[in-house]
Amino acid sequence: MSLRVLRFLTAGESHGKGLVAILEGIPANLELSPEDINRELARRQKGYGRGGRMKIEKDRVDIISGVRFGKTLGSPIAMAVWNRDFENWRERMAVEGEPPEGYQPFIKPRPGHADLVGGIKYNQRDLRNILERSSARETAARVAVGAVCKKFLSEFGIKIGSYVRVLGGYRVKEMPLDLWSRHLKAEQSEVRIPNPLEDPYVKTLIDKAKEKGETLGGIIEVFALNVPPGLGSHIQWDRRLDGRIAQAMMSIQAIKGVEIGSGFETGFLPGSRVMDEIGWSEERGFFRYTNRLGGTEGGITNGEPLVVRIAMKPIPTLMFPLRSVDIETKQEVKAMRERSDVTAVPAASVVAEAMLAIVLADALLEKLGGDFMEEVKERFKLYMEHVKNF
Ligand code: EPS
Repeated sequence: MSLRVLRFLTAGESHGKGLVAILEGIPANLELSPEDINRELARRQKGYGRGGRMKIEKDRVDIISGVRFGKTLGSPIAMAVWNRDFENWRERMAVEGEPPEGYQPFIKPRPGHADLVGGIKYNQRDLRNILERSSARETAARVAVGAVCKKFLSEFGIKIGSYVRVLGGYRVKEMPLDLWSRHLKAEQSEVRIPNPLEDPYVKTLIDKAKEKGETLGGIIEVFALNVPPGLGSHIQWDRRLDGRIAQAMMSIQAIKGVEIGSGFETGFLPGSRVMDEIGWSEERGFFRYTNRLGGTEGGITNGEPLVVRIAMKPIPTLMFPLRSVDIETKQEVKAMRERSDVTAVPAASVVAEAMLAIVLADALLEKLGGDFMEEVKERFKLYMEHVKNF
């Protein structure tokens, strides 16, 4: 587990009653409203290329505990996001009784999904018992947790954003914009790209993929600004912040690669074109002339923007199904098809922001300690003075 101070768990099946999350460790007296969370939930639901499900759901948080009169109590924050689609699945997802008449178990596993391996591992012959939990619907709960962490970080001026760099093999044109402007542009784009003029082209790619029964992956950049130096530590493997970020990112459904800063590119370049030279000025204190290493050195943040890129594979539910095997007859069949998305790269971008927020909130609390916001803020002020005077 990569978290050191915060703890959170999610529960819930994709077509069950709902998703729940419990987040523990957020200090008392943080101002928090359902709207802070609902805003993020709505962002995750956007994105061209999603299937019919997003028309059914309108994700809203139900805060069950941990907040009173608009402020956190320091107690666990329990949150639920109820599934509207549960109405259509009530019988098939019932807690008691037997499957309804005519119910067909899911026996044709999709390559690339958890269906088969999960079925073997948990001894389930109806693979729906696996897919319901492996579904990326679970990310709604993570985004709720991430929204609370974002709110906490915002009290220290830390901002998190993201945008899509590649979708369906198309590399979006590099924009001569700072990171936050790219994020703001992406907020206006239906595919979360920093150049909305290219939206029509990317949407055509998605339409074409849909016609062919294909799905599309991509590459996302997620970043954090105003991160103080000194989060994470070089002294032990599991305290390195880059490792903690990588684990959090890889835990997102369908993510197959993570890099920080220039990442894999650093393996192709000489040292002089990889390291970030150090400067100092009265106004900025220590700074780096470049940010090729993406804001960490020795597993510790260095005060530059934290820049993380992740690769998402295409969604495994193909309408042009691949070869599979019926787990009962052992005959070759085409994998199961069911309603799904053509791409969820824009949504994953919002999920990646949530995961980065969770790791950073945890690392900041690890650095500062404190049980209530006034205490944490006082310690932050003192620490930032130390940084300035070093
Ligand atoms: C998903 C399949 C689709 C997606 C779902 C993830 O759901 P359904 O089977 O109900 O059509 O829409 O994502 C969400 C529901 C969501 O909220 O992101 C899958 O199999 O992973």
